[in-house]
Amino acid sequence: VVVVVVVVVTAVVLSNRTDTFKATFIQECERRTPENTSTDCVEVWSAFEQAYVGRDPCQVPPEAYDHLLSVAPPQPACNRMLFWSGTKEVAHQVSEGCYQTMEDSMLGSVLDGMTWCGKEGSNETFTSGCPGWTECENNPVRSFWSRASAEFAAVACGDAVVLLNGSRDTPFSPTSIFGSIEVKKFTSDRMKSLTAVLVTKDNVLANCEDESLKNLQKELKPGIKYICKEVPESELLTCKKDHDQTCVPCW
Ligand code: N1C
Repeated sequence: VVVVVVVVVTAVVLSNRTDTFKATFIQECERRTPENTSTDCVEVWSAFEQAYVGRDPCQVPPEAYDHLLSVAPPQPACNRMLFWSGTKEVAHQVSEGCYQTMEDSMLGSVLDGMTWCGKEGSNETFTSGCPGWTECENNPVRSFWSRASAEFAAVACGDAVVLLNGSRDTPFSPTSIFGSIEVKKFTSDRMKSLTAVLVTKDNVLANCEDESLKNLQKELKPGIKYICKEVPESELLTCKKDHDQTCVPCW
């Protein structure tokens, strides 16, 4: 009897794990998808799950999400694309209602803050006990952001912005997703300029002369104009508050 109870309880817990995550995913997908589009959220879910289910969670490369990105590609918003590295919170505070970050795309908003993985020999989705960001490179979460960010950057157009952290030694980190993937995907036929905004808190550790920013400039294709601005975080937030309706740039 005990064995049966344990088995049943385990089965219920396990299937709930997949069900809750799946239900949230589909619900969010539907909430974010305009009615008149052809996006089928059940199809998006199966394209998503197919990337990692039944696989060793350290052997999910970015390409595993190729199909997902073709089913649900990010839509570019020219002159309103905002990238960030080490500035996630302030980036979303200032972008709200005006700029488009990766998390404003359907997939980005559905998966932001989530953890997921599969297991060999199982058709479940697990939301705990998954490898951490640096535990192994090809983990489902990291590979998703790598692949989706590549796509998001590849469609960037017009004048784009990146918020970098000027309270760090190396605001442009070559190992970050922005430095290792997004910058390399910008194309000069689509993108006119990139404004790097160095956001500083109380401790200013880097300015526009910083060595790491020279590397950022070097990475940009010749046709893309580079602009750098230093702006204290408090100024960004006040400006945003004062111009909330008009979306005038705060840099
Ligand atoms: O490695 P990063 O920053 O340079 O990545 C940020 C960069 C942004 O421009 C986004 O377009 O890459 C994209 N991106 C996300 O949209 C995203 N949402 C949530 C990258 N990572 C994202 N996350 C989580 O933030 C991710 O799980 C990882 O842990 C961080 C990366 O943050 P970072 O080092 O500040």
